[in-house]
Parts: sequence; C-alpha cells; structure tokens
Amino acid sequence: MGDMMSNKIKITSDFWCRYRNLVRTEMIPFQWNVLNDTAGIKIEKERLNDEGIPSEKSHAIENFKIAAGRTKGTHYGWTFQDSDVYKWLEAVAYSLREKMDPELEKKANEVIELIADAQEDDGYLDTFYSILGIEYRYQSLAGSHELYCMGHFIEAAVAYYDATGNEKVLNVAKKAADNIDANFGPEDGKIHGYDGHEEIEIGLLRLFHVTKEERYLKLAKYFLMERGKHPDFFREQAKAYKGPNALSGIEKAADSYFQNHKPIMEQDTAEGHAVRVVYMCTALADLAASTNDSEIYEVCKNLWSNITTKRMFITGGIGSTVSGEAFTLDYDLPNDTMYCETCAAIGLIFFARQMLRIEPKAEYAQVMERALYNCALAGMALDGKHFFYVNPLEVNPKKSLKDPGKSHVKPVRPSWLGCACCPPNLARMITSLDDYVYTILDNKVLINQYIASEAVLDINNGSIQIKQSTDFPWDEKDTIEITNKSDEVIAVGVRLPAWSDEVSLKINETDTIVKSDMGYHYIAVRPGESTKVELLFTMPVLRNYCTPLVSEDVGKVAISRGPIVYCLEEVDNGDNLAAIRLPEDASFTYSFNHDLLNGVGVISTSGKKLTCDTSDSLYLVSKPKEEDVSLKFIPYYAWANRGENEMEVWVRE
Ligand code: FUB
Ligand code: ZN
Repeated sequence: MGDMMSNKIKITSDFWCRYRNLVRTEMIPFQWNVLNDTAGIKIEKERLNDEGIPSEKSHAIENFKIAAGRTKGTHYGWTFQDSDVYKWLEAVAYSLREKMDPELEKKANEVIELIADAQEDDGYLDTFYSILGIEYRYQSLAGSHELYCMGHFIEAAVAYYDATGNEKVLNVAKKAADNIDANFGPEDGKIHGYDGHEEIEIGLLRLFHVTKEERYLKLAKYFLMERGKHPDFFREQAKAYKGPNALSGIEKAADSYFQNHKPIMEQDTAEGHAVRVVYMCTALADLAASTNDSEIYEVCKNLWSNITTKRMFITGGIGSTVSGEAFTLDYDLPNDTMYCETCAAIGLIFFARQMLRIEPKAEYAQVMERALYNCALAGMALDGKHFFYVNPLEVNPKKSLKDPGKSHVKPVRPSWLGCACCPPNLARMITSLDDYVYTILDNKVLINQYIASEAVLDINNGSIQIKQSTDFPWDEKDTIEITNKSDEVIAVGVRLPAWSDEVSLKINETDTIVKSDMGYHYIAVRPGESTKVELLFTMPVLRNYCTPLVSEDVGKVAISRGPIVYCLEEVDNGDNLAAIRLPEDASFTYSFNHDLLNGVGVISTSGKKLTCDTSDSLYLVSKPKEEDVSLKFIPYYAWANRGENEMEVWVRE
C-alpha cells in the first residue's frame, strides 16, 4: 500500500505557477487581513432570509486572543471559525515548503504561539468553548465542530512541521489529540460518539503518518466505525445540553445529513452534507490504505462509484441541493439550483488521492483532474481575491437576485463569505498541488497529473527523479524524463487520458505500443537508468452527453477539451443563453487567446438562437424562429471574471 511521504516536487507549469504565486502573493496576505478584520471588505450574505449566518466580520484571530487571555471580549462567528485560521496556517506551511519566506514564517510562528496560548492545559483546543464555557465542551457535538476544528489544526500542524521542522506546533497537535483520546473511545467513562462534521479522522491519520503512533490511527478508526451506530447520539446530547448555542437545532437534521443513518461499513450511497461525505471518505480510504483493509476499501469503492457515476456534475461538483448542502438522489443534477460547494470538490480530490494509494486505477486520477480543473478552480476569481462557495452550471443573475430558491447561486464571486470555509480550502489545496501529481506505491510510481514539474521522489532507499515538460492543460504533449536512483526496478505508470481519442508514446525516441493497465501504461526503469517518454495525446473538442436519466440535461450537450469543461457566457454570446442551440453538425475552432482571462483556450463555433418577435405574448401557437449566431465558449473555471452575466454549461442541441 502506498505511503504518504513528503517529497520534493517543484511545480514549473505556467498555468499552475500563476495560481500558486497568486495564493502566495495575494490570497495568503489577503486572508491574513480578513482573519484580523483589517481587510476592509464587505462580507456577502450567503442567501436571502438567513439571518443566522454571521457576516459582519471574521474575528477569527481575535477569538484566539480572547481565549488566550490576551484581550477581553467574546466569541464571534461560527462555531468553526477557528478552522479558518488553521486552513490559512496549512496553506502557509505548503507555501513555505515551496519557497521559504522568513517574514511569513515569523507571522505563522506567532500564530502558533497564539494557538498554544489559547490551548487549555489539558490539551483541549477550541476558542468557542474556551471563551463561552469550557464546562460545556464535547456536549453538543452535532454542531459544535470542536473535533472538526482540532482536525484542521492537526492537519495544519503536520504540514507546518513537515515544512519547517517546528516542533512546537506538532506538540500542540499531539496534546490536542491526546485530549481527544482521553475523552472519546469505547472504554467506560469516555464519550461514545463523534463530531457532527468529519475532519478529525483525517487529522488523526495524518498525525499517525508523521508520528507513527498507532493510538492516533486507532482513534481515527474508532470515530469512523462508531458513526451511524447510535443515530440518537446527537439528539440525546442536545436534550441534556445547557451550554452556549453551538448551532443548536442542527441535531434535528436527518441522520443522513451527518452520515449517521447507518454504520459506515453498511453505507453504499453518498447521503447528506456533501463536504462531510467526502471528508469521511478521505479518512476511510486513508485508513484502508494504511491498514491494508480490503473490506474498508470495498465500502470506499461503493461510495466512490455512487458519487462519480450517479451524483457528480460534469464539472466534478457534488451536492445537488442547498438544503443541507447535500446529495439528494441518483441522477438528480439540477444545473441552476445545485450546490456544488468549492470545499466539496476539493474533498473529492482528497478522496481520489487516497484511493490511488490503494489501487492504481486511472479513474481516480481522472476524477481528481475533473474536479481540479473545473469546479475547484472556478471557486476562485482570476485575481485570487474573490471566491465562490456555490458553483452553478447555469446562472441567470436576475433570478439569483429575485428567486429565493436561487439566492445561494451568486453570479459574481464575493470578496469573502460569512461562512468562509472555501477560500482557505482553495489556498491549502493549490499550495499543496505537488502532493497530487504522483502516487508512490511499493515499486511503482504513478504519474497522475500532467503538470510540468521537477520531482525527486523517495523510493526503495533511493529516489526517482521525474521531470515533466508540458504546457498542459492546453498542450497535447507531455515530455517525461525519468531517472531511477534507487536500487530496484521501478515501474513508472503514465496515465492515459480518457478524453483523448489518440494517445501515442515514444520511449527513448522509439514508438511504443500503448498498453493500458487500469488506465496506466507502465515503463520499467532499471536502477541507474534514465528514460525519456514522449506522451502525445490529441485533445479534440468533445461533445459530452449525459445519460437521459438526468432530466435536466436531456437534449443538451456540454463542450470540453482535454480536462477543461467549457461554458457560454452572456458577455460573448448575448443574453437568454437558454435560447441558444448547438446543432449536431456544428464544427469547432480551437485557439489560444493570450489576452483573454489570463490566457485561455477558446472554442468558437456557429449555432442557432430562437428569436423573440413579440414581448406581449407569453404563449405562442407557432414555433419561434431561429437565427444563425456565432458562439464562443470559454473554460468554465474562468467564468464570472468579466462582471455579472448569464452562464451556461449544458447547451441545447
Ligand atoms: O460546517 C463547516 C463547513 O461550513 C462545511 O464544510 C461547509 O459545507 C459549510 O457548511
Ligand atoms: Zn466551503
């Protein structure tokens, strides 16, 4: 089973370096100002009529200062406000891993001191209860997010320790985990329960990977396996609870909202809150990989298959309804009212990464790629300072404004969100993108993503060097130079892209027959040997159709090229995009436009548009006429960067 080691991978891709620089130079400083309430921004309401959403300020750092006794005041924000700071710290860790920055490190070290000061003597760490009533801790887990927040801290701590060697942060994390261990578990006198939002499981497993202490793995397993065994757990806690309002009422949500409807080992459909589901699956797959457990892997596979073959949008977005930010049922994929939270797409990427550690199936890397280049990336504006929480596949801004059922669907990215989970999640994912390019298995290395980079990967008491040169996602070629500096033969698996209609390979200048083993072509590289692989993949413009079981997409077509899903925007194609039709025989012209949207591939074609001669009759007895129109498709991830306008992914054919 694959190991979660940390390797040296320098990303050189122009496409990704722009984003990574943006996170380093814009997002991290900007988010720091937001966390300190000095950014001077307007925080947008997520939806109409939801007064319960804190949206005045972040107050996240102030909460820590109060909990640490450095200032006076009270807690403000969500019960999980602490996690915004932790995700920021995690992004800083990866950013420092890529490029040391003494100023930033100093700031992060100060934050770690602050967190350590806010930690209770027994290791408990959560500003909400430290400020509002420590005696009530762990008693309202449906909504308190205490373990969720500590899970995020542990993830940040492991990443920061890994990047900088800072022992203090790891000790704070161990102390927090030890407190959790002392309070939860099957033993008498401990709480037999779990958090309302999975995340601690991911953190504990990461802590296990770095410390090798089995009890952290055991605790993660306990939390995973206990979930769903006591569906009344949250309600019973809520009945007895007398403490501060920790999202009270949330315990009344359906058990499935928390994946608490049945034991995990019996779950085979993705139910409830989408981010919770994929965080649970990430931990479950990590556990399966780390313990070589084929039964747990079976459960992961069932959930994976249900999500990716029945409940995932073409953009890699998941979550079909705003109500509970949740999955609904198979084939329910409404393009304009869906949720598709940025964090959920990121969680799916986490899940895919863990699945690759268990079985080298290209399908996992492909879904990862889909979610990465489409839904996740659409979560941030090209300026790195504006963010989507919800990522629609179809928007009419006027409806978002007037229809309460669509008020969660924003037509432009706000600069910050009252519930700010997504922006820092993007920051930590983009800064750690190097972790998603390769998977190292016993004597195998999988090349999952075509991302220009220079890597030195630890394997078999030695290393393997891999250099990828490509202008992906636009270019149809990846040149891969591999040098085996270990003492065993390494099988390097090059992923064969499913979106290409012709893949060819040259190995050391010689044409080679492409052979697929679960979607990878393996090349054996002997110790001391260097091999040059030229992977050529055509990237035709594809017409994608959806199974007719998805009623919203019947008779429609979506356009993609390589991993990129395309969309129509009003700014290029006029309003009322729904009136546009893309005939079956329309041919496409692809060109790269350096001056548009920071450089994007554009697809042009011709189509038809229904005309509206009269505005005084709603219903007509004759079919509206069609006119010829020129159409311009841009990458979905880049939509809403030119002001408020209509957008559509699925177009009538
Ligand atoms: O509950 C914490 C985070 O807030 C979730 O992951 C998001 O979906 C949002 O509800
Ligand atoms: Zn989010």
